[in-house]
Amino acid sequence: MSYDPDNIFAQILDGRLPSAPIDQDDHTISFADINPQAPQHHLVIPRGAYKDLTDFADQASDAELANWVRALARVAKKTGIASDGYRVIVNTGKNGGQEVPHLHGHVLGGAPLGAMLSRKT
Ligand code: DGP
Repeated sequence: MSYDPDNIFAQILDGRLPSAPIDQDDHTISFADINPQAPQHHLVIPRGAYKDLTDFADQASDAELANWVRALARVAKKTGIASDGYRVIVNTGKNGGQEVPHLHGHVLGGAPLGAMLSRKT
């Protein structure tokens, strides 16, 4: 499946949809999740058109890769959740439960987050 240039995050990146960035640099932009699953829930996305983590790992430059990883940790620090700990989630593809087909890291914290997964058999 190729990249969908009309996905929600592509529209945020090119200004078709509004956003309130909490952090940005040459290669990333970060903003609060519209449907928070924790007291603090932020999304960190690359500016480049990457549909998921596999695509990003295969295609992105070293600078893009480094900036995205650094942005995940920076957002945790900026939002005050780094000191007590936080969780980064990257849902990828159908089985990973990815809804928006533009790579995004979820940064969650602000309270104990419980088990990583609830087992479904
Ligand atoms: P995922 O299931 O990993 O693809 O997560 C997609 C997340 O994106 C989900 O937690 C809700 C969030 N989201 C969807 N649409 C918007 C939007 O228009 N603005 C913001 N800030 N977040 C959105």
